[in-house]
Amino acid sequence: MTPFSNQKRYNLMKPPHRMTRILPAILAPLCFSTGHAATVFADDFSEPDGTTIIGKAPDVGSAWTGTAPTISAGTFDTTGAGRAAFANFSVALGAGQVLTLTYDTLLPAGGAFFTGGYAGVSLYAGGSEQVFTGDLGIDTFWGVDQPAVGGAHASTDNTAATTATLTYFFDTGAWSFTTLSGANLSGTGVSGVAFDQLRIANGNGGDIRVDNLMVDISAVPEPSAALLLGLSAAGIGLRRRRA
Ligand SMILES: [Ca+2]
Ligand SMILES: [Ca+2]
Repeated sequence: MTPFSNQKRYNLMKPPHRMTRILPAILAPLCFSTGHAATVFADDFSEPDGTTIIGKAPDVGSAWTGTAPTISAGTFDTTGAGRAAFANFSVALGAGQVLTLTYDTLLPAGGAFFTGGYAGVSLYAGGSEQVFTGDLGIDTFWGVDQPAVGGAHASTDNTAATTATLTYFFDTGAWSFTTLSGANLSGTGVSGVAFDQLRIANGNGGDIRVDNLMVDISAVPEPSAALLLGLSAAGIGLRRRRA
């Protein structure tokens, strides 16, 4: 005996609802047209142990300058004295674009991340620090600081090994900062900051260990473009009806 009636068996075999097949076909070209993501900086610190970071070319972007440790187990680990290493993006952020900064962190070899002074990854524009992400030094939690995000904001997450992500919308100054381990900050800071450089830095007593550092810039989907398409389609409809 089968547990299903013929009708039930038909329902089980029926293909998914038509819209579930049509929607991806409609959405795919939309996603494609609003994508345009470009990686403007990337470094996975994949060189052998002991490789000098200053002067080294990242995977995307210009060579590191400033002060830095050497490559340690495939990472940038600031354990030791206070240091600041800088690298420029291949292209600066501009109008109509959103920037995404992501990096992984591990427990620094020298001990805890969230102790002592500050340690983190910053974004610069025209030579001045505009966003800091990491351990602020005043709190023992993940946070952000500096003008483009409207000053200091701290989360309640103090996980050393995680992934951090910052987004910043050029046109509006809207930003968000999250970690995989639970930090979830957002706000509206200063708009129009043309980020073109990043920095990994630590003060005395604060350390960070960074891997898979990446900055992407992509075009913000424009609702006005979709609206115009809708209006012109409506206009064509009107003309057809008059004809
Ligand atoms: Ca590499
Ligand atoms: Ca690595």
